[in-house]
Amino acid sequence: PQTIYLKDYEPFGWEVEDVHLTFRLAPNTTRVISRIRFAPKPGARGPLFLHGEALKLISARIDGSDVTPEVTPQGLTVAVPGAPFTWEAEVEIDPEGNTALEGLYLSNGMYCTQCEAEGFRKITYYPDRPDVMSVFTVRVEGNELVKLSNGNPAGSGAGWAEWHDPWPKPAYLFALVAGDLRATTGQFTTASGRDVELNVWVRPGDEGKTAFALEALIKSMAWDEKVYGREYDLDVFNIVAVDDFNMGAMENKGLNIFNSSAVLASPETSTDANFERIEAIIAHEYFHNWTGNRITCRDWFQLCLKEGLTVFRDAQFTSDMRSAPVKRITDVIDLRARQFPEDQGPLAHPVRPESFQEINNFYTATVYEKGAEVIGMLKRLVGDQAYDKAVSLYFDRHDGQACTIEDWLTVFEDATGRDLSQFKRWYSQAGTPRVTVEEGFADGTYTLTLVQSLAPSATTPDPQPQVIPFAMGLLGRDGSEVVGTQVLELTEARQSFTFGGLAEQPVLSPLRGFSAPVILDYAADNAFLLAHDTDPFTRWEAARTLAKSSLLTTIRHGAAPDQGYLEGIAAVVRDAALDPAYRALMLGLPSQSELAAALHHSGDIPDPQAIYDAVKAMGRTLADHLSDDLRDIYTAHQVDGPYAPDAEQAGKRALANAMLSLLTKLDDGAQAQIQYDNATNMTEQLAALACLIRADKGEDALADFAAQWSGDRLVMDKWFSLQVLEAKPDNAAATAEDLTEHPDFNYKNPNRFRSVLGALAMHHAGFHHESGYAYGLMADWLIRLDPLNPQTTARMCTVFQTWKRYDPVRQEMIAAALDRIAAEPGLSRDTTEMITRIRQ
Ligand code: BAL
Ligand code: ZN
Repeated sequence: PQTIYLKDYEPFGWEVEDVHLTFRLAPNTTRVISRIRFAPKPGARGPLFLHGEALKLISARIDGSDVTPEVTPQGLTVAVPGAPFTWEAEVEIDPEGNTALEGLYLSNGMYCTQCEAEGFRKITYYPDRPDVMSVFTVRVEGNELVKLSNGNPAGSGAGWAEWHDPWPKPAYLFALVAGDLRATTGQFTTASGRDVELNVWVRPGDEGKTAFALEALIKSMAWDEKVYGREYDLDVFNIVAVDDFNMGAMENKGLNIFNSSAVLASPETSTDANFERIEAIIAHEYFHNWTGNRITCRDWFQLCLKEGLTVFRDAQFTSDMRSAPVKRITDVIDLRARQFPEDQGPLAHPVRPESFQEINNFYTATVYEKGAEVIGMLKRLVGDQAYDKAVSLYFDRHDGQACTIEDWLTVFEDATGRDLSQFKRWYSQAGTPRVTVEEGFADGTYTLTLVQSLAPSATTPDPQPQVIPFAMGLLGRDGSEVVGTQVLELTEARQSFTFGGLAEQPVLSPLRGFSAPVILDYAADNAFLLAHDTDPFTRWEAARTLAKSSLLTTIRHGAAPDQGYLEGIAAVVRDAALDPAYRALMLGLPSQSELAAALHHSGDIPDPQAIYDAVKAMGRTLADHLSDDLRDIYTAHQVDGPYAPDAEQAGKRALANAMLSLLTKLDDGAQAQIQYDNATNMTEQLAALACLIRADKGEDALADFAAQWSGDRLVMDKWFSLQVLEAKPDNAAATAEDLTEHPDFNYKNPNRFRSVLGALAMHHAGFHHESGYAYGLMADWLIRLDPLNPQTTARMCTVFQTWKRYDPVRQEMIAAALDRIAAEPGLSRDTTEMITRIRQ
């Protein structure tokens, strides 16, 4: 496959003045008729190349005369006039045969599209690149009840509907939906008084699961006006739920298309975590209307320009709607689980990559989540007011444009007078920096020395120091705050900061709020910080670090869990003054994969079974240690009254379920059975079911659950994944394999595929079982899925990215699995690129 480089970017030679599309829908023979006005830019030369894949060209005309372009599998080339001209083409496509779920496809009889990044070229011939922006008018012809496209409705009649989108947009934001759909309708009046019709479209039967999404949309619209001064700009905003979807959701202009798992919600079928995720994704896609749509990306290397910023914005939104510390902690857990392994393994790439073969492979945790961390650091460094000023300037200066990271940083330089050239390294250097801490105290002065380092990698062979905002505070021995939170700017490889006038040596509270995505090497006084830190993140981090070092000691030496940790954590869990959600988070242990990474980093070879055993033993010890409190705390956090998916209730349920999980280790699942039998919402039901499986008491409940929910695909996804996640390590791969033989296992549905195979990969000790059985099973399924859905296959290949952590026997088995996939004839470009990068 061909490698594409950022340095080779060249502008497109023509303006696309407007685009008219007519769709004559038919499952296997949809006709797409395009009429496009092109105008050459000064200096435009040579023939015109238009992208096009899997299209049957029926006819082509320029200014009304038939032409015969040269057609290849990637597109067509045609001689064009040196003056403005009209291109007309008719193509035929096969939505029903489109299992890749890119372009126009059918999902349960519903026509829908996914064009980001390069799906539009599977719909018609077009310059399918984000810097080509145009105004689209779309006519949809067919017998479907509902026919939607971008923009505002522009007329409809028997068998047709027209849409006009006045805002110039790149083709990746094009969307079309047609089918038997039902809307839940709402209304929003913008700050300037314009009325907007809001619709959440679903399949018949799902109407009862739309209210929460609609509410989340209204909250998002109001928040973006209040916090960023951004108003919505069309008469209608449509959201559609689709069952077969590769991603979470897509921000098509005025017509957001969602994986049904990211929009449908009800108390009976969705957990509190599902509700929170849905609220965040609705917000994320809505916020893209300005950060992504009105201002888009010049080329796909700039993906983080819209994704990092929009993830940052949706995190701000969730922090405002719910608890800011809880959101920050859960984001850091997620960053460490998904982005750190990427940044420290063979798939490491900068937030703005410099080359790719298949852009779909770069919708990564690095581009999204580290991209958002970079925005957060920028805001910390310049301050809140300067951030607001710079972002306003960005909207004023670049509205309607396709931009670069340079454009983004320049508005910050112009707004603040700062030189951001060193900061820009966050966009170009791959890898997670390490920061080590040295301390000194003499004559009332505390000296803090920070040392940063970044391991060289394939894309960053010669790393240079970055600008690291290091938020910290100093505490007195009595727990008082001696120096309140300050942001130190670490710009050199080694740098010292002093704090004078102190009566005694203070205790450092480091990296408050996780102010930079780094690995901190510091033997902090974690027991003290756990007891006293005023920063909720650092206090949580102290608990986490204590848990981690205790677990590592158990794994290495078989030692019993650390008493200091147990006592510290017990005090927090008993502290009724603290937010229950925070107390529940405090009880969380580092993931088994994170422990494997820590062992690997210190030169040990991780034994997945030993890690599993140590985590189980720690759970048991925690349960014993807290045994006098578990029942009381569990009972005290039962929610009275009707279910609400808000932070307050969710926090209580999270703590009660954490107690239930520990209690199950002592009562063999008795309380879990009671909770299962009496559950009135999915959060309680699913947590109880998980506990029962763990206690080897899950058989009846699993059968009951399947009988109750067999008609609900999203709930059945939970049923599939939970069985794998909660299996014993010896049995995880066999459980997954059995489930792939279940009549309801449909590997063409990405959610269902992930619910079994994705869950297997998340089961650390099961996936890395010494038999190697899971590796082979995964390879079999990746080989099977690749011809149908390369994007989901390639994404799933990341389960192998950490393979160099393990022992030679496991490495050999994984290498064999990778080689077997690589040897498949006709392997997709997506999967080929991923396997090649992982295998290196
Ligand atoms: N743009 C792809 C889906 C998302 O990030 O919103
Ligand atoms: Zn996004």
